Amino acid sequence: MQLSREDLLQAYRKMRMIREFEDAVHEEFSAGNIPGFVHLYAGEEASGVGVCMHLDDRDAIASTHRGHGHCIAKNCDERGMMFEIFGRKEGLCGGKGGSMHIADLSKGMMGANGIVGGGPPLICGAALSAKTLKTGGVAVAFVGDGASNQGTTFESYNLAKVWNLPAIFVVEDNGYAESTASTWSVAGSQVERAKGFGMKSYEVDGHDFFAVWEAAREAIEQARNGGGPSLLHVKLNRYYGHFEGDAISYKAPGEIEAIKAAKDSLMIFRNRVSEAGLLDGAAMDAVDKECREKIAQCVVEAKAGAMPTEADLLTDVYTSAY
Ligand SMILES: Cc1ncc(C[n+]2csc(CCOP(=O)(O)OP(=O)(O)O)c2C)c(N)n1
Repeated sequence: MQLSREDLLQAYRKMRMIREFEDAVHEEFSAGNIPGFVHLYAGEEASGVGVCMHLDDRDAIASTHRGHGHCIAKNCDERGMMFEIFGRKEGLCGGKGGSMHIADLSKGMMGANGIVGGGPPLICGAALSAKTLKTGGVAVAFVGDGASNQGTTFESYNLAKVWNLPAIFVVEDNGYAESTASTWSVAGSQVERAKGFGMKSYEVDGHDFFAVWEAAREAIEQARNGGGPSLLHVKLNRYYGHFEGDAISYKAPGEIEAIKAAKDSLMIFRNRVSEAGLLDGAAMDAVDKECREKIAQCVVEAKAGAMPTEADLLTDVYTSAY
């Protein structure tokens, strides 16, 4: 299967939109304008976009605490997301969830998740539902390398395999679980682990959109055709701290800048499609401008947006009146 010019532009637009979104949230958080806690996805764009390009609204994804990129890749509205992060009433979840609980079930986005390893059990439910109702849908869990050590994750691998669920586990290995290097925290390869559960698995360069896209295509096709679950071990890097405000003292000076210069996923994408004559620089520059303006506008509007009121306190929450 080939990517059309429109597909390539869309892939680039999504990746650039995520980068602009995260850079803007970084700035606004640093200026003290955003309440709560945020974890940024900049640097990891090719993973979320390379996977979600194969999905539509009948497919579900579950995200992590680092969820903005997954939301954008799964077509959540950026304006509603920005309002949500600023805690505004017009946010995707009424401003009550914030960064770590953005969800939009109409888009199959089951939510960012503050619980490390919380996503895999959720997508087993979604995959079982898709299988039972024969919707043709698949379900994808994004997890970090840290989450790959959680019992919930292992149990989900087990369940997905035993029940032959249309599930895909995408382990986004950015080299660190908070400040602990994955060489310390994750014993052995994720691919070998998956084999232990009898799942097909792929080792993928997460800086390369095309590598992610190709592995995800195979895994998702297999799941849609009743072939059961698989796992992608996606190796990539994040450009900001574990959370906003992290002093990043566990990385060597210059480590992030060196990775950006050598392996930035947007740069690699631009070079590849330009060299192959598939897209010209001017078309991608226009996308850059479009995304920058759109996100700047989202920030202006979110800042001016209304807060939830007292009357909103007891809506959309699990509570008993008695
Ligand atoms: C069950 C649980 N344990 C611990 C935490 C605290 N915590 C938040 S993020 C994190 C590290 C996660 O690392 P990883 O899964 O590799 O994701 P990354 O942050 O690198 O994207 C930890 C331990 C938590 N939120 N939930």
